Amino acid sequence: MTTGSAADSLSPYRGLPPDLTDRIPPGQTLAIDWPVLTYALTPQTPDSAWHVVVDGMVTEARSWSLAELRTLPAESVTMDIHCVTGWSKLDMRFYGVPVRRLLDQVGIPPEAKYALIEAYDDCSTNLPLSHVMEDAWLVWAANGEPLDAVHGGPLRLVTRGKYFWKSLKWVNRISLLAEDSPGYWERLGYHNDADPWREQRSAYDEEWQRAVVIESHDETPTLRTLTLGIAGWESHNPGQHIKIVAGHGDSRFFRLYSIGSAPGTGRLQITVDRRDDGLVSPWLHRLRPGDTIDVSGPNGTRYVFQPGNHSLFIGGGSGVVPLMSMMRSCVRDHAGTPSHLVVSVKTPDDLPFAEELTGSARVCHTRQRGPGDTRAPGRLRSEDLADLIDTSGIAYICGSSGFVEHVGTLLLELGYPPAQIMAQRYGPG
Ligand SMILES: Nc1nc2c(c(=O)[nH]1)N[C@H]1C(S)=C(S)[C@@H](COP(=O)(O)O)O[C@H]1N2
Ligand SMILES: [Mo]
Repeated sequence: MTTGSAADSLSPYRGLPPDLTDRIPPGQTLAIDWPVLTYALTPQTPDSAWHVVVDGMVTEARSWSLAELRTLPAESVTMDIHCVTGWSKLDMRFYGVPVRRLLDQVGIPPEAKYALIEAYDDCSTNLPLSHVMEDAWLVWAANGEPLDAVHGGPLRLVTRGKYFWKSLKWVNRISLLAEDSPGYWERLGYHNDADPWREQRSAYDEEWQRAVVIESHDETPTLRTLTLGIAGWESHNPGQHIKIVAGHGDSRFFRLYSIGSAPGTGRLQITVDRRDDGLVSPWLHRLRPGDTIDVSGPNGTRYVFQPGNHSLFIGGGSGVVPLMSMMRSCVRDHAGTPSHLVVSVKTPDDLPFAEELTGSARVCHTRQRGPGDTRAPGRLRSEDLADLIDTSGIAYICGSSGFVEHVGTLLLELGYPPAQIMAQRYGPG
């Protein structure tokens, strides 16, 4: 099987009326659910303490409480959203106030040209002031429902015509500036302008490399590990991911996969969760030794292993993959770093890397007791983690968004400072 012929059977437009296909920018596919993309944990600020400040280059800075914002004339706005990781959703309906209404009240000198927008989770993004004036809303409802906390509730920005990272969740500050100042994502190397129709994903040209499948095997009924060989591959940091491309031309799709292998082995392993309704993961499962795929990376600067600290790794399902890279590197290269790995899987059959993890990791089952399990099945509980805690260390969580939020809350209750909890969520396959 060759990459090209397999990818020809993939279409981002599957099931979509033809008149909607021109609404999907290049390299994007439609998501069925609404994925959650958050670089850390959902902030815990209570609504009563919430405020939004407009300051910087203004005649008079001002602050609004949530209640005050809701008294401003609000409107409904419908837009398509496009996340740079490759998913889009059409006709999302938001409800809130145009940011212009706030700006009108602070007085804007002509020198103000840019806005830096900041959030309660310390994330930020920048936009030209002209774009904010015409095309940005502070919203508290989506598709007729109050905005979920994971999607930025009680208050987020939405802005049209830009990749969705510019739609900052949990907004608490808008500073007007004379000079442009990159936000969190833009400092990481995301494109400053972020137009999805021009594929302004990265500020840098992406380098694609040809990878050969060296070996592949099933880990579980749905997870399959691929070992890739890439000529001249430089090593990765444990926790980083690669981007893979399937298809070509108008039918290209990108997916991000965490690297599971330890660095410096000359082997690069990813583990793919097959989603039967997915486009890319069934195709990756069909690859055999000798087949090739195009990859770029390694990427990721935040969710990487920090040796020398007590390390608690907690993975849900295939979320254990980047933690495998961290743990393998920890055991091999940083023997002095105390570490524990906790894995939550539905049933004993769903445990990947079973040979390596049995005995060395704490395996917790959510649906079905394993042989010799004394623990009642169920999602992770405080007592599953309590004896492994060192609140001066770092906890690394990876799994679905629901898993990450749940375990994050447990760790905060167990005394971990928020800055020492590293979270990575799995997007849709
Ligand atoms: N405060 C904050 N805003 C954020 C993010 C974040 O991590 N923190 N992620 C961004 C990214 S990359 C995307 S794609 C969208 C995702 O919004 P959603 O989780 O509601 O889909 O929010 C953007 N705004
Ligand atoms: Mo995103």
